[in-house]
Amino acid sequence: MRIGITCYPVYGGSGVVATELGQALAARGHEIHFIAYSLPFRLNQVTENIYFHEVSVNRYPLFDFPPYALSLTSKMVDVAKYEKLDLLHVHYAIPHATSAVLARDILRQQSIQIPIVTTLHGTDITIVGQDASYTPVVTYSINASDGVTAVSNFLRKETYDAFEIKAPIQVIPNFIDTKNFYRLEKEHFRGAICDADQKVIVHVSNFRRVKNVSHVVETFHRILQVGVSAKLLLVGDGPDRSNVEQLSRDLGIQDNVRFLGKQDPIQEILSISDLFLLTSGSEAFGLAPLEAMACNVPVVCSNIGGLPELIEGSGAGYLCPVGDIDAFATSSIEILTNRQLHAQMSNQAREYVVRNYDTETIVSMYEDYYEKVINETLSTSDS
Ligand code: GMT
Repeated sequence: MRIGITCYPVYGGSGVVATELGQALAARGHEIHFIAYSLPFRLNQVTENIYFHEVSVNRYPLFDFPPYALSLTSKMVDVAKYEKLDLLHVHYAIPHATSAVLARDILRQQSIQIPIVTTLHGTDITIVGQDASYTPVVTYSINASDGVTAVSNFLRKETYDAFEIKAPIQVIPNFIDTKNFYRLEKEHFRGAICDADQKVIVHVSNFRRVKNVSHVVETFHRILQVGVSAKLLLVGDGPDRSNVEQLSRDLGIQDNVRFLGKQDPIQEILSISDLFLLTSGSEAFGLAPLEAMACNVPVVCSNIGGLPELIEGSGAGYLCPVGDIDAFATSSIEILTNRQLHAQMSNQAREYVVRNYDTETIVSMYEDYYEKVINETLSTSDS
């Protein structure tokens, strides 16, 4: 198949999923055309059947707000037409689904049929999409897509609850290439980060408000208070970073907290970690804990959104109520201080991910879904 993929190319889960999906599909022989405003940050491997088409936005003086969605639409039309795409797959509804619907309708006027698949990732539904300034257009674009997927059962339900959606939604979870993403031998690196007797706790996010990163720092403070010697590694960057830096200074634990900024790949950091903490107030799936689990890192996460679907039954860690710092600290301390429990969770985490979320399994789900959508579109256009 010739597939166009649009995503946010910056640091973030939906871009990672889109890029890894494109790379996995290319490895299976499909021709992949990424359409975005810059090269997706994980698109670090050039292969013969991956192409990149940059969307450039015309900054005319009249435009206080340059209409990116329209430039994207025009680029989609161009790529679909000249590269003879079979399907366009857009990640994150706003504005990608809307641009894709418009591009498909423009192409229809030129007698070119191209089905579009929209993947809902999280805040496009749970937060941003529910803002009145976006709701009607998000609803329209989801209903007008030829196929819609969501990354968890939670997100599927939330979409039906929050919007007037008639379109069927297929759940296809996040995935990871477990053959290449696993715990590496990094004792030397670990030695540079912490003392031999110290535990390493890690958090990875885009430091947006929804991630509650201050709760990670407060949990870590409690862990230190009971005498567990540890370092906290904070990976990523975003609007809440300076507040979190200030909080660690206010709590007097700044020497034990390291801000590593945006790091990719994070496999090396996860490989020296003993525990992954995620305190989000909303999380559609939880790609970051999935990556941690693939590297044998036990997890303590909020009991919300799609996280129970990932963690319950895995034996990889614990779920805690959002904002309950006591619960986060108690669960973390139990895992960090019980060697046997830690080893057991570590092994179970990796095994569970290999069994349920490996690229091979999930990418086949996308391929089957594409074929279904293409066949349905062809049969409706024939009749
Ligand atoms: O919604 C976001 O915060 C952004 C989004 C992204 O584009 O990075 O993340 C979401 O998509 C990931 C990949 O499907 C999921 O693993 C994350 O759980 C989800 N984030 C939230 O729902 C907060």
